[in-house]
Amino acid sequence: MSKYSNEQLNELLGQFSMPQIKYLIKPLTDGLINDTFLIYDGSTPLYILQRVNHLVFTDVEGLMNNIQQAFKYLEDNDYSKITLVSPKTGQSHYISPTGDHWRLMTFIDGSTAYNTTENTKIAFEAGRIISKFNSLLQEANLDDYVDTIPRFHDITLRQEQFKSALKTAAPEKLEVAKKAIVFTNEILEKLNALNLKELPIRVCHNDTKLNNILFSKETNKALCLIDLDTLMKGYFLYDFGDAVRTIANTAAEDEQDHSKIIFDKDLFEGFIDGLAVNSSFLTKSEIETLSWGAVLMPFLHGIRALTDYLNNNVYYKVAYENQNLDRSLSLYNFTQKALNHMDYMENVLKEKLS
Ligand code: GN1
Ligand code: MG
Repeated sequence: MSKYSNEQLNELLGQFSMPQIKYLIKPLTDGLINDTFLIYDGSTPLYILQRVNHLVFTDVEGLMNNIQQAFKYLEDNDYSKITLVSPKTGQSHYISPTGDHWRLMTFIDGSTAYNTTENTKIAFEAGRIISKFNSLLQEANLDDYVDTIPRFHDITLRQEQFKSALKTAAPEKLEVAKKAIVFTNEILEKLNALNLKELPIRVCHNDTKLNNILFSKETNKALCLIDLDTLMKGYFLYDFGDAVRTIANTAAEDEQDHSKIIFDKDLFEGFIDGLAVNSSFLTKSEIETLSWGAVLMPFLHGIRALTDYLNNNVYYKVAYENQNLDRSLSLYNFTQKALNHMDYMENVLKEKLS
């Protein structure tokens, strides 16, 4: 059940420059941060309406500005265009009397998204569109982009947040999460030795999980990336790692049956073949460290989920009490699998990207 009624949402749509008819509105429940709705005219989805969570994204103005800047570069025959519909006020988004931030975007007809895939063609297409996205943004000026969440993928920050959660967590939770806590400390030690400072800083997506890619329903050709809220400066290995954790693994992010969590080499190689199509912007040192992204990203999401579990689920939306713990355990399982495949990944990357 959505916390907004159809009438409320239709009234909101009245604030935007769009045909004023009565729309059918359906909530999309996959996101963990924002509230998202699909807006239909009859059976055709036309728009996406979103309430941007301004407790997570404190500078919504800056965030919208990032997206508008990036849209100027994301123009290509091989990249589908999404446009923002402005509110009647002419601003980038609408701020309601209750202080909520709403934005409206066009929906790409005939598109779909996948949470996981077993299809190597989809893995290939995901790689192709991610490197297309990143290569188009090579022209962008870094100074034009604000950090929508400062230090979002900074392991030092996530470590600090984890340590302070350990100090305040309920003893039962510390007991239940014992194994995850031990693993966290073990991996932190490894990752703290990793020096990324020499790598080029680029404008990245920073949340390239598979379900943030739109595909043509009919042909499975990748169309574009969605959810540009965390589009900001970063290392390409962040985008690489988020994609690998959701493509080479066919299990859900919160999968409780760990026998389903795998590192699938065919899907991984399909993804890399796709990436190779537009990868000429990558430097030698980036290619050499990419495989660490596949360890870092599932681990970062795992430590964030575990921290939120210890903090009593104040950040992510959860469907049940221990979901954040299940997320971290599943993500940590894949982290270990990625670590076990380091040599393999390095060889494949060298062979296919150099
Ligand atoms: C959050 O809400 P959603 O699904 O777009 C999170 C991402 C995680 C994801 C976990 C701003 O994104 O970092 O990858 O959950 N976004 C933020 O699937 O925290
Ligand atoms: Mg997101």
